[in-house]
Amino acid sequence: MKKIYNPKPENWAEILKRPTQTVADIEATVNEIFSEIKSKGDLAVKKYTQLFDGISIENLLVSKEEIDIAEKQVSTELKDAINLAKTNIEKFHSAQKTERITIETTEGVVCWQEKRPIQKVGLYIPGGSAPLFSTVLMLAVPANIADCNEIILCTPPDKEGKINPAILYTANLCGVTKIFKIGGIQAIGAMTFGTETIPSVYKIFGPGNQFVTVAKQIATKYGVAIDMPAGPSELLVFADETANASFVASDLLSQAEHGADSQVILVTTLEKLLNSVEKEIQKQLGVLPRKTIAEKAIENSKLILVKTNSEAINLINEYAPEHLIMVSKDEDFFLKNIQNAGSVFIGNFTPESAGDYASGTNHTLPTNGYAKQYSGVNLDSFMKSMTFQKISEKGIQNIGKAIEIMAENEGLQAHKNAVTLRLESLKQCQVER
Ligand code: HSO
Ligand code: ZN
Repeated sequence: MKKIYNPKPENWAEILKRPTQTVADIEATVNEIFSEIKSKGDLAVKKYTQLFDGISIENLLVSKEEIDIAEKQVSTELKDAINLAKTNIEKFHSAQKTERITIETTEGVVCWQEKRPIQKVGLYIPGGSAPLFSTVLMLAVPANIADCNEIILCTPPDKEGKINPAILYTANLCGVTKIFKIGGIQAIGAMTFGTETIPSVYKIFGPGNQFVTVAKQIATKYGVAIDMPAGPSELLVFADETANASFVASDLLSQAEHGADSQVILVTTLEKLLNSVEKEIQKQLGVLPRKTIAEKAIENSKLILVKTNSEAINLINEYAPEHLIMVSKDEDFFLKNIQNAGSVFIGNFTPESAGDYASGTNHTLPTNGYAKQYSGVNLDSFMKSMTFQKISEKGIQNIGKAIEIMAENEGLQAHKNAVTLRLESLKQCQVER
């Protein structure tokens, strides 16, 4: 843990720098696999599943029987927990529905905006040491509320060709239409181009390792949309004398255990908190099953002392954390001035874990400073806005002249004609009447 005392604003950028990731060589691999999937479909997908996941898979599509077996394997206790989380996520995301917006901009000119679901979406759930069935909830629940027709899910199989039962159970519960045993670059490629078994989709969601992240970015070159550019998990905690040091330490560790590359930062105005949080971290770290992972992330973590709340908020806005936990006696100041953060957790009793699992907000959030320009996943991520307009005779008479002049000045005569013809037809009618 690096303790930094009263850094000067000109040094913030350096202190807050995230480690850069090397993508150059990954890109070449992605391009190669993509072109093979494009030409050979399932055959290529199976080849790479054998190569990267070490398993030969006959049926990429998860069967009804496999889902039934998974359902029996998940304990009632876990099912109940998943259901509570699902209900809250449903409530929060359903409330994000918006009505049609209609406005008559000029008399006779009616414009409206309506949302429509993205018809085909693909959800990616990573394999690895933590089976993120909570991410299935975060993606499939809003996809369902948005009314997407086809919601497919790809997740890598383990060495026995199986998928974690909680992932299967949750996917089935949340209305995923098809689940495929496929991960990594090959999964993103398959959802981009489509194969004999795996349909192509219009937008791909979900976290993943560096390979998946680069593959998602390359998928956009083929016209597929993605939720956001992803990076390692991040948490910044701001705490003052009202904070509980052991709670703060537990929050920092909760993000640190995601991966050795997780970024955790404490910002405080209270010097003695640096030491008490550090002590608490050491105490709690010892007993964590994922100690080795968390330890690595903690090694790179930073404990920063600043002089004032306004210095703190400037630094936080500069860093733009994925998650911000804020425990301050001056809550309102922070709430008013926070500009860049994926999701904000307020007060001693609001751990980030709550948002990760069950409070109702989404945990798919912008990392790597992208909170400056990206939103986390929400209902709108699964929809697009469409605009409509209907102009009456009166309406075209009201705005026609302006359109003609603008078109003329852009040198676009055909545009002008489209209006002129109509205006003239109306004059004609008036004469005939
Ligand atoms: N904190 C992660 C999400 C997650 N946590 C899933 C636990 N399970 C997103 O940054
Ligand atoms: Zn988490």
